[in-house]
Amino acid sequence: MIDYSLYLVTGRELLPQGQDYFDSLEQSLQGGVTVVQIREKNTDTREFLDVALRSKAICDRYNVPLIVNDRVDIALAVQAAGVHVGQTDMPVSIARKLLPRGTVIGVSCNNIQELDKAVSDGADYIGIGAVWSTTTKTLNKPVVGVRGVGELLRKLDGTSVKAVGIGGIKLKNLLRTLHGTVSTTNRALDGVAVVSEIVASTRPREAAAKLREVLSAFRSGDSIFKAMRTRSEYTAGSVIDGVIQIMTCVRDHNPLVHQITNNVSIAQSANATIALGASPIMATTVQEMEDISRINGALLVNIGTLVSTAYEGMVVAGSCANAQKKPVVFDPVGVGASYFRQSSVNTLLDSWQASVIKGNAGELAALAGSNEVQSKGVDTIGSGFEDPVSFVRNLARKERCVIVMSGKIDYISDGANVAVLSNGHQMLGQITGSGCVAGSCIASHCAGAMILAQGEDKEGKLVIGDVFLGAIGGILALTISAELAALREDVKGPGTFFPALIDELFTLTPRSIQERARIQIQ
Ligand code: 3NM
Ligand code: MG
Repeated sequence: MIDYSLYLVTGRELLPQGQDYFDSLEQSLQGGVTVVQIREKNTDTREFLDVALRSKAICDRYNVPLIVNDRVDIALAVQAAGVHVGQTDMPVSIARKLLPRGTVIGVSCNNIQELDKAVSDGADYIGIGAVWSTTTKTLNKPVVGVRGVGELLRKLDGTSVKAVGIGGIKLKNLLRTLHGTVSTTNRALDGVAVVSEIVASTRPREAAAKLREVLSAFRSGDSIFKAMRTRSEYTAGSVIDGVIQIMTCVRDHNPLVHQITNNVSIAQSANATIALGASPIMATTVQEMEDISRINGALLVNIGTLVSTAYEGMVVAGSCANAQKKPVVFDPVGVGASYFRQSSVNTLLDSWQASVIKGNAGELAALAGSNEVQSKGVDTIGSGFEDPVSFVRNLARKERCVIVMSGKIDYISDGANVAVLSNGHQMLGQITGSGCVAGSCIASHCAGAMILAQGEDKEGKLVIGDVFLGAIGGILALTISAELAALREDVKGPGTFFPALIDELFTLTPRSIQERARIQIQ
């Protein structure tokens, strides 16, 4: 049995100047590479054979299996553990006939058709790529993207075929890659294949060891809810207790909440954030994203009025927040309204892992590729999904994050539990930006949740803090404050409602949450 977890593919042309190939290989084995593929693209047979033989001798000393790319004859000559073939190489059936029994055959797959064929041809493992874009190999097929890998993996359910991801996998995106590629059926990658991250390093031993650390910290059996929160069971009562704890923590610690939002609701969002006790920073410039990610408590990305400078900031800010394990709240405003928004949302979600995605039924339908609910601009048409509980649960599993579907009733899921919240007031629909403000409230509470969880084990986790509770807390804070604002005598319409709402957010007490929260856990 081959351990596919850290799969090194060689690339002699990428070695740093002065670095000896065999020395680099040996160091990477010492660092913890579990399987090696010899990949030579422009090498004469004699030299290929020579490299493969010497590599095999080194791998043997570390008890690590060796796989040969493309060349069945070389694999035979060096008694390799396997061969790896691409779509235009030797067919699996013929390679199988030529090779001794027990030789492993791997196939590169880019899409469902190629995967189905590889499985029916009897491949032992598949390499899914490219997961990210890469310059190591000229790609002639579309990048699969982290979110696309899960859909391929799902097709392996019920088979014993193993799978590794390949293409652009780096230490900095490894945890995100592992987390984001898990299928809705909880099938994870068996390993990751890398070239440049190890081969181009001047310290291949350390490079491999660091990758190994992340690989072993990530528990591949982790479902999204286990990876994103600490508690396993919730009741309405325990959720309210948790929310109050978070709310108090926000007021006590005033976390910085970084928000890249639209120019319609910047002031409203910033005011709501301050009213909750958090501290907004509305920075959009790429150059400062990394610095801010170190000090912020959470990031909110809202695409309401998507302009190119803010968009570049969004791409970078999300990756920096992931690297710092900070919650990322994503509001794909009006995603169904234009092709531009749709493709921007896809790029953003492929660049980083959102912790919470919030939208109305129309937006989430567009995101999920469902035509059950339509939208007009940023608004939902009609009454929503027939089975909203299943919809949010499934989308949470697919996107590997908490989903908040806002509406008259709000549905929030972590992929297992669904919280059904029925607080709110129709006046919220009569002011602009209330959805955006909801995003700010969620981000503020996620920041509080992160601070509360600071002492906890963060190894293998992509985000610190219970973002499920953070999302529920944000929605409850806004909807209960709206109810209280609407009750006030001085509120006569939308114009007086908004300032009253800010006041109610500012004075919101745990007691109001306890008394007014209408929550059901399913
Ligand atoms: N195969 P790096 S991508 C060899 O998509 C190879 O099938 C790919 O190199 C595929 O880790 C790739 O340096 C190169 O990005 C991967
Ligand atoms: Mg090939």
